Amino acid sequence: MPQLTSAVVKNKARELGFHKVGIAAIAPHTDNATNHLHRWLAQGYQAEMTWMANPKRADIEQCLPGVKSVIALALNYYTPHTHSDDPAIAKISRYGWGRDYHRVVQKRLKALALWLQDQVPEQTVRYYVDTGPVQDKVWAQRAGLGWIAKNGNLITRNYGSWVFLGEILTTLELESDRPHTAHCGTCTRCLDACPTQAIREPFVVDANRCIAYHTIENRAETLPPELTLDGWVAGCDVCQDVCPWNQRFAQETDIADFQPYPEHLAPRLDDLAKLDDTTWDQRLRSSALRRIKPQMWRRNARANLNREAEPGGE
Ligand code: B12
Ligand code: SF4
Ligand code: SF4
Repeated sequence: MPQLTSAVVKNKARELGFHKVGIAAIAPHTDNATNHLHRWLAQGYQAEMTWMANPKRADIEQCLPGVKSVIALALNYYTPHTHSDDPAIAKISRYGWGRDYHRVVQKRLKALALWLQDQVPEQTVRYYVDTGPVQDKVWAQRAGLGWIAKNGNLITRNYGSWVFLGEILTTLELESDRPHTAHCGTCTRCLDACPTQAIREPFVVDANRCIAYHTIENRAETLPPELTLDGWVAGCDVCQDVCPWNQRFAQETDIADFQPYPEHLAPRLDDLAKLDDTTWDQRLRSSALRRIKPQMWRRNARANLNREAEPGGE
């Protein structure tokens, strides 16, 4: 197969607007990622996300037979807006403030994949941004973008953890980068700050307890009455907000699509508790938060209001 150097690929990725790019070879890796995934699943920490047990997730060869390299990519999404402390105001996590990251990252991944294919037509490429059974953070760490931290997020030295991750799998052999080393040290701020003790031990997030899981993925009619919500209605940023790396390294994104939709910054809980389908459709155009259906928005807002009225009860 004709050669393409890693340096040329990385230059192209940066030209397309990616903030970070690195390359991982397929095997062997000593990070125990597959064991960690199986242990997490065995403990039932995936809650109702049964798709997390897809065996392809533990074997990238099943996603693309003959895969030789993974080009890992990241986009910074941080903007310097803050959440309100007013208990009447709902909190929406940063990842959902702007345009749907799947679309924004995918557009660039597609452009890079087409370019790669054009350079070396004999290769096969496939790309993902949380759109298939691939462990995005694991490949990002292996490609040197950052480290999987105790709060379960991948932290980069340039932007903290406020980055979305995607990757291109290719049958092309590319020179790889070294995996990133871990830099949490003795810090435990995220474990201590999590309002629901969802980080059961360093690096291990139990979705059954995580506010992000319940507000975004849980489809039940009501939320568990014992779940603390602290105003969150769509995701949760607490374990990232308290992280000293984020406080030091966050920098505003240059991607206009990630600027918040104005109505996502300080919505009122009592408005969201009666959000109708038409307003939902208008407010959430091209937003990742369409995953949260209108009745879930109402449920999440009401659960917050009920907890305020009667702590511990719904
Ligand atoms: C399932 C999932 C969730 C679930 C479960 C969370 C989780 N940590 O798994 C829920 C719905 C709760 C969730 C929430 C969020 N998510 Co999410 N989620 C995913 C998804 C689809 C899979 C993650 C996964 O593989 N989990 C399985 C477990 C086993 O893996 P893990 O927790 O990463 O554990 C790794 C390490 O911690 C380590 N490990 C595990 N156990 C142990 C034990 C020891 C002793 C050691 C040393 C290590 C270790 O090994 C594991 C890797 O094999 C990815 C997209 C993707 N396809 O990868 C996005 C993804 C991880 N999510 C993302 C985001 C943004 C979020 C939220 C921040 C959104 C929000 N603001 O509300 C929160 C953060 C919650 C948190 N603290 O993790 C981003 C993270 C970007 C980044 N910088 O890291 C991703 C990568 C999507 C993307 N492509 O950008 N998410
Ligand atoms: S997202 Fe919120 S609830 Fe989930 S682990 Fe982090 S701090 Fe805890
Ligand atoms: S708060 Fe501390 S322990 Fe948690 S992810 Fe950040 S550096 Fe690591």
